[in-house]
Amino acid sequence: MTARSTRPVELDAVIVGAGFSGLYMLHRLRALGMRARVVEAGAGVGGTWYWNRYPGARCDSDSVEYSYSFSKELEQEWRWTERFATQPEILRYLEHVADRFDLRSDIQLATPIVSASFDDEENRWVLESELGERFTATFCIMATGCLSTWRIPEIAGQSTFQGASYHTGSWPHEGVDFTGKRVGVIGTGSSGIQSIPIIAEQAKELYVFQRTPNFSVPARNAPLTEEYQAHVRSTYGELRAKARASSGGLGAFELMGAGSALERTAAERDEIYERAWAKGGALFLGSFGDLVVNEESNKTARDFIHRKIRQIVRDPKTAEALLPDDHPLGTKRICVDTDYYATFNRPNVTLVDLRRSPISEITPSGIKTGGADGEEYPVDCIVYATGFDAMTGALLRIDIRGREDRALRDEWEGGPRTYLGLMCAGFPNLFTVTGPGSPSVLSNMTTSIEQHVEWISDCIAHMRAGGFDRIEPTVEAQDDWVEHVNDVAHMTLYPKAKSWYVGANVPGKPQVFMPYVGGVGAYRAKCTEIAERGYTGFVLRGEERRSKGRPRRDARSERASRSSG
Ligand code: NA7
Repeated sequence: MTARSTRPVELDAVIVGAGFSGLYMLHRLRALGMRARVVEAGAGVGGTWYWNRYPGARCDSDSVEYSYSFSKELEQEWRWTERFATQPEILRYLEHVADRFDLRSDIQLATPIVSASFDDEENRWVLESELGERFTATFCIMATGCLSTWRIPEIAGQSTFQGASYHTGSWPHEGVDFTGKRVGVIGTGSSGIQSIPIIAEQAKELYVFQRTPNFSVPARNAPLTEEYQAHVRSTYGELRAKARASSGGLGAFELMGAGSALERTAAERDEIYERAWAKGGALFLGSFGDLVVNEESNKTARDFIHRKIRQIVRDPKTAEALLPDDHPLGTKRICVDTDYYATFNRPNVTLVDLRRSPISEITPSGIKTGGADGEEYPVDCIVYATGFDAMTGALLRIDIRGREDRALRDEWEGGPRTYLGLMCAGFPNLFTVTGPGSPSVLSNMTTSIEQHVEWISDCIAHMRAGGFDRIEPTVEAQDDWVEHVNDVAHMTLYPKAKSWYVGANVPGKPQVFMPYVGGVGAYRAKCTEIAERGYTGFVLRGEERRSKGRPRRDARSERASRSSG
């Protein structure tokens, strides 16, 4: 099949995206005997880990947990080398998975999908790629990722810049050597905080343009010892079972201090924070049980981190500018770093506090700030570490049309509406893996991805066994779920931050808290219960059509009709 061919590729299921979600989805649907294909925009598999190649890119969940659990053999064979795996190592893992499970023959790379519309009469999704190639399938699964639509903010004069510009989420494959260069990094989220210490080691001058300070805790990354790895391998089953039942999808997670931070004396609290800080990683947020629900407790953790920043950063003015103070700890994704704050002690690194003087324009040779402290910073390269149109961006950039030609862009004008983050009313047989309304980005993604992929494939298997050809949530079930997601979010401090969780980083995006904060274990139980009760809240169709004489086209009969035609 060549691009621009007018004859559509006929499938049972089409999966958009070849990251962690898409690869496993393909594996599961093949096991059902379905003809499935993954279409992927990139020139390789890996999704997030294919694109985010910036210096220092790593996962901030422990590598032994940020991995698939579906294959015991894979789990036993693979060796992670560090506590937090680097991007190249995770990409190698995903490439290995694609080879080991022989997935590549059903993955079509370099195929960005631009539209997906539901043909009601035929009960099929029709997807079209940028090159005009078409795919039709009974089921369409969007495995498009939560952080895959990178964005560069519009800044006056941007196009006049004579140097090189990069975005962390779309980094050149050949890498970038900043040796001897004057570099400006805009953005101090996780990508900025991971890359800044490494760029600082290479660059002649580094200017860090910070609009909002973020909380960051030390990673304490280290090589994994053989002894630790052997222990994990021998207890993997237990670790995964705990992860599935946990709140954040991590089996090793333990609260350092049970109960409220306010129940302890200041000395006891600090002792626990010190231990969490020494242990490293985002689980600092688990120092106490109430940090994301009780503002006063949260302030004790904030004050501890403020003290740490003041201790590490020698210049008091720079230290003050780095103190996060506009949101409770954890309500924007907590960053995990290696030497981030200490980097500001280097003579070649300058923090530019954009709250004092915002960027006014980009000139041919630098970045200019306005206001009383405004000046022009001469740079050879600009690194935009400015984030993503998170959670909905990758879905909405595809023109998705359901029944009666309704556009998902219109349906979600006021914010995403889903049932369980898995499906949307009006869009039959369209599934989203880790969609808005599911735990997704608030959890260890691999745990949540596996749960969704397994739920979707079990649902499709149930439909095929029962002769159903269509599933769609009811508007009532969706409305109730959206309300529940919202209610639970408002029981926490999360909505208090202007974060990408609420879409605050994208001008004009509706401000709605998108992920489900109710926890991975509780969410899984809910999804399982719904399936066991015969998919409550969903309407399944099929029997009726068959009894009216329209034959059911299952995978086998579709394959037979294709090969004969
Ligand atoms: P983030 O966390 O969204 O961070 C983006 C950063 O870019 C953040 O500091 C923003 O400041 C800054 N930004 C965005 N637009 C501008 C403009 N116009 N001027 C100055 N600064 C700007 O993205 P990341 O890629 O770092 O991380 C995303 C997730 O990936 C992360 O949470 C991990 O889960 C992995 P702001 O805070 O909006 O003031």
